Amino acid sequence: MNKTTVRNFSTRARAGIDRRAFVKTAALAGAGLAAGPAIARAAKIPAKDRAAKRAAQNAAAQAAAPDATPVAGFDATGKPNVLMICIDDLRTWVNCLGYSQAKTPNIDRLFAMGVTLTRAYCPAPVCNPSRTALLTGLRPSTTGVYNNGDDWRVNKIIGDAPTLPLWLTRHGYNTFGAGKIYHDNYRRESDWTEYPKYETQKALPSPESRAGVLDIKFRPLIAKDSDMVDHHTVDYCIDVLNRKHDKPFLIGCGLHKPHMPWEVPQKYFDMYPLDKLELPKVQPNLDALPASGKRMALAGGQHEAMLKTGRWKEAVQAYLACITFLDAQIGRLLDAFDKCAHKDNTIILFWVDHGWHLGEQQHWRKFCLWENAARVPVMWRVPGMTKPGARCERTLDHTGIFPTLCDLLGLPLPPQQLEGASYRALLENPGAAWNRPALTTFMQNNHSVRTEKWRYIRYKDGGEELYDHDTDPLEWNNLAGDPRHDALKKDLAKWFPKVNVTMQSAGAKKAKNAGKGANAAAGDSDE
Ligand SMILES: [Ca+2]
Repeated sequence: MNKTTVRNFSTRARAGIDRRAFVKTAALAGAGLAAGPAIARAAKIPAKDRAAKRAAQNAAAQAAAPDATPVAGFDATGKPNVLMICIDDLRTWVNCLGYSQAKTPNIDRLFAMGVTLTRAYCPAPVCNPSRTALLTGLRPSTTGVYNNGDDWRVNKIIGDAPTLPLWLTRHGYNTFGAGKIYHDNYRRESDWTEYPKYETQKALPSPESRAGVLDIKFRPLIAKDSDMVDHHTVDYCIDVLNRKHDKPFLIGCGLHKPHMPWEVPQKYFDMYPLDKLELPKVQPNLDALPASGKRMALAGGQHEAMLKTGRWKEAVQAYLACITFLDAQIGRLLDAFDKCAHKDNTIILFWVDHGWHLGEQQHWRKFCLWENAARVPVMWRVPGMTKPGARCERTLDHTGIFPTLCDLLGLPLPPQQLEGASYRALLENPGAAWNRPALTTFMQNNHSVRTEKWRYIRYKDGGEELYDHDTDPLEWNNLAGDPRHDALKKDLAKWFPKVNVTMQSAGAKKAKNAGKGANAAAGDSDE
């Protein structure tokens, strides 16, 4: 917990528009610019100063942006606003996706407002590559951002490609970010009009001295909700929702739980008594997996340790406690949203960077290509377009988010070649035809393709898995060795990336060389 960071919102919450003006002025000053005509001065920015260059590009693009045109379905006051809720490590353990053990009344309330994507998948089962792919529209196999050690900001392939928030900043939006949106180590505040600074959170006391099993960290806290980082993040977003806005806005609300450490106030643990808790079903043996799949499953050794220590139920309890803590914060945000002046002209998008395993496939954490790590809750609410309570069962991954949002907002596509396609048509008609599978990549050249019926995994060494989700939703029966499926596999393999660029960071190389330890290596910088 000592390492956890928090933004200091307390003083900022009072500053309102004055602060916004200050931040903007400071950004311009930092770029060597005074307030005023930005384009003429942009040429004076030293080319080597990337942040300054970006600030100049933002100013130039804003000055050149055409007048906002309302998108059909919105009121005539201007372009729609966007509230983007970004969640960390939440598998589909929410009521509205069929998991009754979790208490998620507010997430359920939110999802009932729009279209729930029942088959949404992450581009990578790791924080940094998943978020990088979502926010740049470029897959890990294209950029080489495979792991948490790969700093996307200095990635040569990404270069100056604008991120999703930066693209909105350049097209007339005021953009407000808070919490974890990019991977924590690689924030880039200059993409946003306003992004409160971090400061270290003091440690909170705990009644439980045993802080987990191996790297699975969990314990209840003696704390109030208001002591928690996510509470402060929501406070900030509520403050922004309650402001008057002279431009359309994007709010990025990045919440950290249920990411580890699974430490939230005791009351959330008390909601899940251990004697009533149900454990996930675990694949009894891994004989059907290829060697590479088996290594991925067992990397880290957490499941064996859970069984040895007898603390598996406590760990599941702690994860559920964190989900319900998160749910309470979503509830606060929604309450404010319902009362705010922007409700009828604001899109809501809820996404999660990837899922989690709590023992299935004898595996813990993310860092694998099976359903529980790859599938995540996603919801869109687009006023005038989506129907409350609608559900879309098509296979979608996060590379579709950037083009979909451009489509909804009437923005041009960014200069980089986005690898996903807009699925606006599915938001309008969730039952419409869709012929693209979801693609998830873990490290270099290990891929999973998911259609509505099949999951096909192929590892770098040629190991394969094929599962029929109509009959085998737990993915226990690997059909890849059955020659009757050869044509199917060939067809699905067409979706695997043709390019798998080399890993670029020292952290990624460590994981690659470790072979058996991709899990542990990826976790080194898992903040
Ligand atoms: Ca994550």
